[in-house]
Amino acid sequence: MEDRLEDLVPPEEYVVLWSFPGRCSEEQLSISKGDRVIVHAKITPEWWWAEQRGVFGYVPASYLRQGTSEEEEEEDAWQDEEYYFTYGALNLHLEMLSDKSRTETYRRVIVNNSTSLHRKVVMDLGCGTGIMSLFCAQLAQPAVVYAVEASSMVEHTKTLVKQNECEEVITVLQGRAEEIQLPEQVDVLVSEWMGNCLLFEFMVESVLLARDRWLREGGTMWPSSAALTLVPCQAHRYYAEKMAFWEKPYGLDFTPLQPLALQEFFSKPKFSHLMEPGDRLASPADVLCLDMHTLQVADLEEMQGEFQFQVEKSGVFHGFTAWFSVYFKSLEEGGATVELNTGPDSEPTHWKQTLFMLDEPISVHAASRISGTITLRRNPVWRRHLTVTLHWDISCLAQEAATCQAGTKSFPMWR
Ligand code: GJV
Repeated sequence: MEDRLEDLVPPEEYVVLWSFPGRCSEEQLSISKGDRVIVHAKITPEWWWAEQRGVFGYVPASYLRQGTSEEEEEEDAWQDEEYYFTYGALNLHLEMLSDKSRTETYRRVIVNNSTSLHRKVVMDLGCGTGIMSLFCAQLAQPAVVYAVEASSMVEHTKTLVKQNECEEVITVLQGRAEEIQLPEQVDVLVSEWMGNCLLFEFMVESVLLARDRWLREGGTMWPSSAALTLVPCQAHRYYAEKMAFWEKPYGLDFTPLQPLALQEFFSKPKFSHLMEPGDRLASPADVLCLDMHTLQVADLEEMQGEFQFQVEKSGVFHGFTAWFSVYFKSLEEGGATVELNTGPDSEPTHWKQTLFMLDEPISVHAASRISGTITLRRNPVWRRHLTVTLHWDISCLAQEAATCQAGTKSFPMWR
């Protein structure tokens, strides 16, 4: 320590984000998630000298976060304040309402089930401007619709309900679905909770908690199930724009910037990707299927799916594209299921698709096989975020000697 005085910082309290056993050396401090430590010196960007109850040792800097009170931590983990703040403005609601494919699908579900909805009790979780509740009230005759909304948009929702003369049927409730009280159980729980790559935002957790509290035995969830679909793909345009660009801009060699580009553009997934039909290397396959009636909150911590793609044409394997579908079962036995598909063969939605770029493109031949797994791991601290890990094995049987190539890459979304 004596020779590292220049690294000393005024002692500051930090909170431990992940447990660190500190077993690799005696100089390391063993700390547990949620502990508080005092940082005395930032020896390197990665390793800091810290103290816990009089014991000193090194801890990885990335495991620490500047300390705050317990409640603030709770708030931060969900980033609820920021989350609901963004839904207090019109911008996101306009985006969702302008998405015809999304909004019309929900309307179709209500139209198709209008007879069965007669006298039913409905909860619309995260009603936003109240569009689904208004569809319900206008196109069917439910006994009541409880429209639940946590953001400040709820003030306007009440106005819209009155303006459209639906206040007899729709009861707007302000608050989080986890906390509100309803006077009764509901027959149908409708919500539009899907985020990028299906799970991002983890609003689905609120839906499951509300289901367990308020859906009556045998009640119906809309959507009733959800699937995540994956396909190995080319992404020539995106690769050229962000990576090949540095090869010869204005006749100069800028390739030393490519590692930076890799970090900046390809380490996180690209939301808002529109995959072109010619970019797929194989037939898409469902890798996850969620049953909204049986799914448990604990299941959300880690989900794993498997895939085995038969490459259908030779090309460049740049990455994987993912999207989701949700299904709305009919309230009537044998009635038609309605599907909302956000894939490249359907009408585009505001979710578009999600692109996961490999670090390096790989040439693949027709008849190769790309098999592997996808794991969606919920961030233990930032509860609306997750990490997607893709593992792939490419086996090329057509080559003289069968070749094999494997890789793994993890993509934080967003932290
Ligand atoms: N309780 C009440 N309202 C909520 C909740 C909750 N737990 N979670 C989200 N909302 N498809 N990814 C509201 C949020 O304020 C917004 O108006 C709407 O639900 C989000 C729906 C679209 N987001 C999504």
